[in-house]
Amino acid sequence: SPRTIAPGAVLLGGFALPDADTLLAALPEILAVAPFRHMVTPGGRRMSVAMTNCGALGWVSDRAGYRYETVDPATGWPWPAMPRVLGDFARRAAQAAGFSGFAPDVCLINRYEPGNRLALHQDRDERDFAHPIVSLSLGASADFLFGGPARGDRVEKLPLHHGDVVVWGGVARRHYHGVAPLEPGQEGVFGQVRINLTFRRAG
Ligand code: MD5
Ligand code: FE
Repeated sequence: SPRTIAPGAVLLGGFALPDADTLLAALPEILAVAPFRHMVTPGGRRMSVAMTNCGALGWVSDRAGYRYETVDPATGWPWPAMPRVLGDFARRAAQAAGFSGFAPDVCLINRYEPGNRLALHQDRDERDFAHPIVSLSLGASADFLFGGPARGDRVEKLPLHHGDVVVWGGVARRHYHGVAPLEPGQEGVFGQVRINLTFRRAG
């Protein structure tokens, strides 16, 4: 059942469990065209989390900055299309959280291995922050960290498990957030790996 964890942020615990196998089955064809890679921050640091995208646009980072691109810089090919099962799932999740008509044009796929983390940041490369972000967690569990509108605001820990969905809308859409280092030794549906699918409307 939907649980509001902060203004604008809705946790749908286990929402994806009935669809997890179908959603995961859509990944190999994406990864065959757009493999996971470690992007580099504008400051020159290699990100520990491996990333790729599907959809009309994909999020990229390199020495030139953060942005969305229609073409995968690693291959020169367009990002693979977003499989219908993924887009439909994101729309249903947003609807369940009270956001009707969500039509994502990006699915950013994040792969966490033990020790990998995502530093505190805001998602602000999208054109219109009125659209929510739908985040789907699969595999190993992680402690999600969510803060407030300022970097120095206190951060809360939210454990996210296989099948959990969080819909970030309203004021939460602009809040600082990150992921704590992935704990080793987990035995998830794919071992120690966590996969996060983040659906956005960026263009
Ligand atoms: C993750 N990924 O678990 C998270 C899920 C990213 C990222 O943060 O940028 O790839 S998305 C969580 C999110 C999105 C937008 C706003 C907020 C959280 N928030 O205000 O807390 O790999
Ligand atoms: Fe983010």
